[in-house]
Amino acid sequence: MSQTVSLIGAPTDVGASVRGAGMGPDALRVAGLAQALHAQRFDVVDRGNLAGPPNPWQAPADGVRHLDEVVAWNWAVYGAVEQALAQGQFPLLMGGDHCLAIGSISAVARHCRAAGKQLRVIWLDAHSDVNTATSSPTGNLHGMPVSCLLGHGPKPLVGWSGEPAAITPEQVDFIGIRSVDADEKQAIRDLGLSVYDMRHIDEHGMRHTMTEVLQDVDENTHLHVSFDLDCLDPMEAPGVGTGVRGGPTYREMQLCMEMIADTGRLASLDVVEINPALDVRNRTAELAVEFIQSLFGASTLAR
Ligand code: B3U
Ligand code: MN
Ligand code: MN
Repeated sequence: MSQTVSLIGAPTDVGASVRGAGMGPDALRVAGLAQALHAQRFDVVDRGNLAGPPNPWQAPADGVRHLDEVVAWNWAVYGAVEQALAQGQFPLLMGGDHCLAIGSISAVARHCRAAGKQLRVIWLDAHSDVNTATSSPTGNLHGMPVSCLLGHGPKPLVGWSGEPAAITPEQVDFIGIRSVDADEKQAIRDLGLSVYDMRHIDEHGMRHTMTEVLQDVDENTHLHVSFDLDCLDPMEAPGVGTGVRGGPTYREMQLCMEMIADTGRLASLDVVEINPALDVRNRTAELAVEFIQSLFGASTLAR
């Protein structure tokens, strides 16, 4: 029996500074995500789009913007991901901005604990997303999901997995990082986070980097990939709100995805920060679909 992939749309940009990521789910649909997975012999259920509050477009209060709206969207995501996992399906969250990883990974963490699985998170991003209300230069919650998951975010966004922290620092690896705020650098050191920044990838190559990241993945591992499309170089993926020069190339990212697929342990996925308003003919969503195909095991010579 082939696995069923559950597509969960969360059309919002409440956690971002630039409007447009709310159109990400439809951009992925238009780019043929369901058809692509179907061609790889997966069953695909598109659960449609979740509902949530509109973006009020307000200034930060106490260091965060739109806290209530971000909580509401993440609860919806949490519920949908939890339901997909309970039904034995593979949850594929189509964001939306990256604040939605709070709900998604909290649900995954709770599921892993109940199932006795070891959760590992691979965070593909230009940014480290480990700001807090006090450190953030913007107040945007898409720059804070990792802190929330580690138990250091604003109270209403912490503890959803049933534990004070959904994940510990050892459970997450960051790849492609090249934009880290001053206080985030300190947090990365204090928490001992594993950050494979662009310099690491330049010096050691993607193959060696991924070998390091994946070395202790075993048959009891649940791998979650949180894929922020701004991880890629903006020359490849122009449709993102906060692009940063100097990211991985198409080839490097393909190898990263293929090596993750080879473990056979990928069990949940976020695809976030696609901004169709800034894209060129849906290229970034089409690129995302190609990378998702690789994550699900497509390779040039595979049947
Ligand atoms: N570190 C900055 C910028 C940022 C983080 N994540 C994104 N942008 N997408 C911040 O606002 O926290
Ligand atoms: Mn991000
Ligand atoms: Mn980012």
